[in-house]
Amino acid sequence: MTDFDPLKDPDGDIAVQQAKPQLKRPPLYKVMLLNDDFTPMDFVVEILTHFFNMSQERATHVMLQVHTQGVGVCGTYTKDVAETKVHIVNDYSREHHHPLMCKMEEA
Ligand code: TYC
Repeated sequence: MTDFDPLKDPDGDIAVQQAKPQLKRPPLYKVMLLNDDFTPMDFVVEILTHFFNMSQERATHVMLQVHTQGVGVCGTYTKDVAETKVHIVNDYSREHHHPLMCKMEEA
């Protein structure tokens, strides 16, 4: 009996399929601030300098972008880091009785 073995070619060699690369880059997430009518501008700038390591100038620029356009990106991070940033910013804002909202979405 002649058994057909698809792993072998007519020369009797074993056909080898190239392994797919196993490593994928982790997905990245944008951390964003939303505008509201009540949070003071200075507080938003403080958030951006303190939790997102922005210069005063950059923080002011991003704050004004959120103020005029409704939303702005604070930074892009891996999932764990983005989740932590969102939590600490929202907790800090609540502690200071401001309605500022921070959220994340896949980049
Ligand atoms: N719109 C706010 C004000 O006029 C300022 C503000 C900016 C609030 C950015 C939230 O994410 C924000 N005081």
